[in-house]
Amino acid sequence: NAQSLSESIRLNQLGFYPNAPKVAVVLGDVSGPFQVTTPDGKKVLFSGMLSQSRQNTISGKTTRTADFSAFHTTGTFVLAIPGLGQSYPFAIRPNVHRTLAIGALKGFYYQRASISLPEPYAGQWHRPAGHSDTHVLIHPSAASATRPAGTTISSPGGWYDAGDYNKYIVNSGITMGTLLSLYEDFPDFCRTIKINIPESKNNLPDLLDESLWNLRWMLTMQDPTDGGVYHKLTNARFDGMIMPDKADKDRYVVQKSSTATLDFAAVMAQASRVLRPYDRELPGLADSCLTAAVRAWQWAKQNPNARYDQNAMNGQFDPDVVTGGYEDRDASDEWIWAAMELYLTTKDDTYYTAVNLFPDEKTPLPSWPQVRTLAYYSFARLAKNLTPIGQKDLPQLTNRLIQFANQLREGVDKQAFQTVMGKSASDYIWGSSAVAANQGIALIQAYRLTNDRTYLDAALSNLDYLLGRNATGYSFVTGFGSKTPQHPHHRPSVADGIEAPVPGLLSGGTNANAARQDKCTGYTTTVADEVYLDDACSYASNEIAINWNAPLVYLATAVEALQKK
Ligand code: 9MR
Repeated sequence: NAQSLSESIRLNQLGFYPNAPKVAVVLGDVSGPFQVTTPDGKKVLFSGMLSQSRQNTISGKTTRTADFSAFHTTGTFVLAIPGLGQSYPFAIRPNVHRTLAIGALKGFYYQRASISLPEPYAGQWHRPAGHSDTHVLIHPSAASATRPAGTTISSPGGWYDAGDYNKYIVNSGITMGTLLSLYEDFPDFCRTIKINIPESKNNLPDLLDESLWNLRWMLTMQDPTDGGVYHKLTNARFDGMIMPDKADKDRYVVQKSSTATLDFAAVMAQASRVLRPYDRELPGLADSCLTAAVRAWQWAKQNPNARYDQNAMNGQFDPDVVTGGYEDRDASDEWIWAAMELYLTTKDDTYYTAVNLFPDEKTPLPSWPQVRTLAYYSFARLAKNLTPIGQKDLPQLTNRLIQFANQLREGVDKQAFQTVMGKSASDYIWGSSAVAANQGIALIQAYRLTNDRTYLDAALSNLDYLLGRNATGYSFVTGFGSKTPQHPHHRPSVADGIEAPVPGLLSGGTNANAARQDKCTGYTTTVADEVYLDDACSYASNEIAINWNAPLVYLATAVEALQKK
């Protein structure tokens, strides 16, 4: 019969595919049998033995696994361990992550700036428009002859970056690249994902419609006189924990930077080829994107050392700007990404030869300051469209992607949580949930190249991580799972007076250094894989951000598209 809930049983709180691995992890010194039962505990449908114990290499704690992959029945179940208790309920069914794929993409809609979110689309989270951004001041750091300090430009739309209300080009770059790549990798499947937004009835897939909300904003961030792109559109200091329509602080665009301009060039080049088939619905847009990309590239060539350095800026200009920096000293990866997207869209070899595609032996995991591997993904995806010069490098490039996935996959079976995520304590950084999701994407790329299912299963292990099979016991996506973040650092979720946070948003998650970084009180552990606090003060472990949601959308959608039928 139904036992009490045991939080020591960690599993994907949404559930499992009938024909994919099914693993739960049990903490503590418990051994012997486990059972899969109906939620009321009355019917035992499958039983097995817990594995031998493993030691968590980070915490030293003991875990065992309950592997019920051999159980294929669809339905809703719990995992029960006699004497210990039972897990949260979970489903076994095809399409078990489909609602997540939809919900995580819908999360972007909730991040829209400059527009109201009416109830038919936003449900109980409907809200008035905020941050019109039609009169954005040119910050003195961005002043030019044609746009002197204190004059204004119009730069509406786009997504709020995160729990704050500013809009940052660098972070928009990787976010857009990830979403557009999802569409390029799985166009047919993406067309089936409907998220109920105002544009849902038009001819474009909702994924592209939602992405256009940010793309059109990005276009306004380019100075038409020289092609350079402002690093960000921001308040001088962060808004308080208020709703968007209550925010009335001045907004600025700040200094143009090489990284922002190159990320912009990459996104616009990719968008141009993605939108080209929709020329009838979006007259001229694909052309405009390509023109914008080329002009940005040219500006970057003329301004190769335009580093955004907020500390150096402050004191020099009025007002000081203290919002998110997205500072990055090394633009070599942004050069590669921009060059390759331009090459792939135009087939013009001069972009190809402008950079060294392989400056070292690495295949770095994508993150906002490190976008080189996004170029590799695009290159592999468009392998059939390369010019001879690109063809020549293709074998080395695919080999690198596969080697990288091999490293990620290696040794997962020895891990306490049987996930790719967390093999090294250094995975637990600010925004570690995106580390997990991006590792998943890297594994999906290898699966696409090889058709070797073990890569797909490894990618799935990280989705399991994000949805509860981890050392915190949380599913890190608001509204998806039984134990989910209730107090994300997210201004609308804090200020809207609604109990449930805005759904479909990925918390940054476990961060070994969070306590030092956000000085929030309440952390109860210093063990690297456990440091997470579901409190709005914990912006270093519990904020949400578009560059974290995008790889979640990718991973959930790709796993759905590729599941064994
Ligand atoms: O995601 C960013 C993380 O890699 C940095 O360590 C951190 C501190 O600089 O900033 C994070 O980005 C934040 C940005 O600066 C402002 N908006 C919220 C972002 C997520 O916390």
